[in-house]
Amino acid sequence: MSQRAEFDFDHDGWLDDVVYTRSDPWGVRNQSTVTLYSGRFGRSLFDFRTLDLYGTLGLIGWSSSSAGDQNGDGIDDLVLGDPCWNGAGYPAGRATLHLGHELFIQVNDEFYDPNDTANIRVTGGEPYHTALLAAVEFGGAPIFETVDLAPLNKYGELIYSDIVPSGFSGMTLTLQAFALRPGDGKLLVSSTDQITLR
Ligand SMILES: [Ca+2]
Ligand SMILES: [Ca+2]
Repeated sequence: MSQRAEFDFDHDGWLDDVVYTRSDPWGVRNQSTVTLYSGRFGRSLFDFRTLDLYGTLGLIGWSSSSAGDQNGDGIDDLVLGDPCWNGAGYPAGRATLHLGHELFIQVNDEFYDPNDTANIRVTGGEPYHTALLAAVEFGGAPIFETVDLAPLNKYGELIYSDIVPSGFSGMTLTLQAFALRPGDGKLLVSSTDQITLR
């Protein structure tokens, strides 16, 4: 299911798409995913987390709509609807608000064991421009440590991959990405994402 969205979630001047996918629809673990596709590149910008909706019908993203600009940063925001939240069935449901960004960061999982591979994806901004991927918090304490500094590819994407070290069990690492936009030199800042080490 693809819905032509009437919003520009990454603020690049192109309208973007939201694609809802329901996986394992009749299995034990009903899940749905919602993916934001760049209208400019035709590639995914951001996957709203795969939602483990055991016990519910898992229909988040069944409907999506522009939420206007709820936080006043000039970037369109998105509202996703779930008509069957918490298994309550129709007509119970909920809507969740997701803020638009000019730069997105996403890790492939929330929890990692030692020697797992963590893939960190930065999308948005302008192709070929350098992005800085940084750890901004470690175990609740603020830090700023560069994880990677590399150009975004022709799709405006940077993928960083590394093996999770041992010895940090229970720690949480918060990651954030930054980039300078060519032309006006504006600093683009992503939302944050977290890795928890087990
Ligand atoms: Ca866009
Ligand atoms: Ca906004």
